[in-house]
Amino acid sequence: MTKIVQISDVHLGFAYAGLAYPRRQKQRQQDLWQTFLDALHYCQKIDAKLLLIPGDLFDTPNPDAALVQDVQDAFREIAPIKVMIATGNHDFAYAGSCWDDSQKWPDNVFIFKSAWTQLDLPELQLTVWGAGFTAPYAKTSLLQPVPSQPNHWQIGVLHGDAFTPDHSPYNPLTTAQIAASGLNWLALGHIHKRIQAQAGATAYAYAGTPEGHGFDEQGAKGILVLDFKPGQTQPTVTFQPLAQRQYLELKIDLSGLDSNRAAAARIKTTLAANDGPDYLRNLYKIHLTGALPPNALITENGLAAQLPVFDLRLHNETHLAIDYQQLAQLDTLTGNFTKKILGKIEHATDETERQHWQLALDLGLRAFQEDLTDAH
Ligand SMILES: [Mn+2]
Repeated sequence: MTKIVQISDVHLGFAYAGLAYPRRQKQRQQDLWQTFLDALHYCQKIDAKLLLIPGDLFDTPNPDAALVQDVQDAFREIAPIKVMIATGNHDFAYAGSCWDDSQKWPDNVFIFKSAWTQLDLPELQLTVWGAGFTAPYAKTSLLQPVPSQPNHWQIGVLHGDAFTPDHSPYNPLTTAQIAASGLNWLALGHIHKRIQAQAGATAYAYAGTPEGHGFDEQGAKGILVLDFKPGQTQPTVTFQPLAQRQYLELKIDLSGLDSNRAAAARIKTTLAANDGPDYLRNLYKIHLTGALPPNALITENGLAAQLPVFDLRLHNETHLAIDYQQLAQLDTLTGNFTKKILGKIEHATDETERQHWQLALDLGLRAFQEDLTDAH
């Protein structure tokens, strides 16, 4: 039984700009480094023989020299586990890059940084094949067919696009090419989502990024553990979650609630039910929906103050529980205003415009109401 770990698209050095709470930026950078170290420790814990890294280990082709040194030291510390890296479109190899032989990479690290080549590991009854990006783009496929050998696993490590190969400039890989590769397993990087598939006799997978970088990378993230058993041509694959925090997006209906306290309580209950007692550590994008009583006093700032989650974006999509059609019948300032805006809503050309006018209607009606009730 040979255990192999696959991790990709870590993007070490990623800045995590663009958080709703910018003061959390440093913590997210620490999270990313911690997840990388956790993956290395996990390899030791399960006695993995190889760590496959199919690209975008670094976020840029010229990472900070101190970061490169720390990564080299971290790999050295997990020897004799062999680390097999293929360079990606973000961290492509070039003369003088961090991947150069002169850059003190430890002996247990092997880097695929140009054309398709191989490293034989007869003691493990396997060969690892790979190629690397040497520029931000690789417009033709870097994958080459390999000879099949009985009782010997052929494993590929590659950064590339196996899902939109028709026009992709990122090492396009068609299903037919993968099927004809002769590989037992192809470890892929580039797509940050976990995907596993089969082409002919070749099984392949993207582990996805182990730690999300934004709201386009939601949910549980981690690494793949591949278990190659004697006599079997393909590994058993297990997903191991590792991310420190998750990006999550959801809708919460606040219908009938009229205060920040009540709304915050409903949100907390929902998040705890969905994501467990540890939900405060996550990053949330919450769409607030439903019909609020006309006298509701719910504000985004007030609500955020009562929801101490790690990062929070609130999208207010609520509306007031008012019979607009009835109101529009009245020949009053409020009635005429309502009638006019309802017309705009009816003729809106898209959902964004519709929401825009709905918000204008609710804000307007609230302003009229406050005018009436405020005694000056
Ligand atoms: Mn990537």
